[in-house]
Amino acid sequence: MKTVYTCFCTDVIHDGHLNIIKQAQKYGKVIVGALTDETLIRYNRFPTVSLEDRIKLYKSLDGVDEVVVQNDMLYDDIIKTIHPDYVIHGDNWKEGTTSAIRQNVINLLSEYGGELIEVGYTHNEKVKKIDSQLVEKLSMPEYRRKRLRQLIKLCPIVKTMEAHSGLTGLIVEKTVVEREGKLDQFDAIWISSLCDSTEKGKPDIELVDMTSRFRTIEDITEVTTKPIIFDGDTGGLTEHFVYTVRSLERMGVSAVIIEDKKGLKKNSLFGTEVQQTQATIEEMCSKIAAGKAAQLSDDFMIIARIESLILEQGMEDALARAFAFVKAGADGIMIHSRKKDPTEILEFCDKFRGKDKTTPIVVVPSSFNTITEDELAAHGVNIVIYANQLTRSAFPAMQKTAEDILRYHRAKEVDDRLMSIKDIITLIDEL
Ligand code: SPV
Ligand code: MG
Repeated sequence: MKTVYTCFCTDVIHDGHLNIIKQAQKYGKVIVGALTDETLIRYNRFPTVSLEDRIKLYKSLDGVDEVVVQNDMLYDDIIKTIHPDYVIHGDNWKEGTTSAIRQNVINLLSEYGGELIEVGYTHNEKVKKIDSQLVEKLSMPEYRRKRLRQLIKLCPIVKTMEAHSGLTGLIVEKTVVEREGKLDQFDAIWISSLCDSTEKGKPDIELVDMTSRFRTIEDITEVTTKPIIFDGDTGGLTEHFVYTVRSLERMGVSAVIIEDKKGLKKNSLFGTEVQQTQATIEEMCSKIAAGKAAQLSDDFMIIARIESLILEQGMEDALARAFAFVKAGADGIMIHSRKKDPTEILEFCDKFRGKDKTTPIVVVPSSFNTITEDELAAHGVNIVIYANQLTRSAFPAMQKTAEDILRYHRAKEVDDRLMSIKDIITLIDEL
């Protein structure tokens, strides 16, 4: 009997999947592959049910003879093991980033005369609604909040990108790239104080108040599902910080990062060029402890950011603070540096990991930007934050457009580098 293989990356079965099984049955024994969580989060979106439950779900379907786990996005291993006569897939993978995976399957099958069968993708209201319901579930505070902790367990390093509006949130949510046949996307969203302030034309000195910062969070949560890490600056007065923690939890934010500074906070990338005061270890510890005591959900994280390297207080001070902050209840440590060379960051990570194997480490490689995610992960870093690159790329583009329109007294000269009118009016999906 011939074998037919299909890979599912879904938590919910709809008419489209049933149709694939129905078509597959015509060719032989039907084997369904279940993608692992690690692969799903790169390929599609975060699963809402466990791999075990997905396997059970696929097994329960009429017409499915066997379910196997597919570990990798590319089919190499699975095709080598199963050697199916046919692979069956919806025709929706012909275009865009998934087309490389399709091509890889075609190449693999051609090595032994296997065949690819493509069935028309099922577009109907029911399928659309099921998809929207899944997205809705992922965006709910209860589900979204805990996802950062889940990602830290799942990923070698959690890739986090800055957003400061609904539109930039959508870019972080939806950008997927294909490289060497594999898809990749960001895991989480950083709401930067620098970019949130810059967007409002204000300096990054805790001038934009929490009500306004929360409004930015809402703009982003309305159109995204990925977990959010909020830049809480100094956290403000401890008496205020406890309320901030509760509000962030309620909104479904996964983590707040607070830095060990006090008084008038300035952006860390100024370093010692401006007057900045570091809080004492005791002051910071009591703020962390108060935040942890106020927290009501299990999943929310308070991450303590150490400014010792920025303020040139030395490695020993940075490490002493890190251990003290963890002891006070911090769920993670962010270590910052404004050096171009990552050496001091890596030294900190190695020394911290020497004594603490588990507390998540966060870094923001704006200055030390030559380091790769793999290198950071190898030194024990769990979360990397690209803190300001979207803002810094948008600003020069907008500025140049404004200058050229002034220069030429019309808009024709700038048009070639702009998104088309058609694309901008259709950019945002309507219900
Ligand atoms: C931010 O993005 O606002 C940060 C990171 O706090 S940094 O600008 O590098 O201080
Ligand atoms: Mg900041």
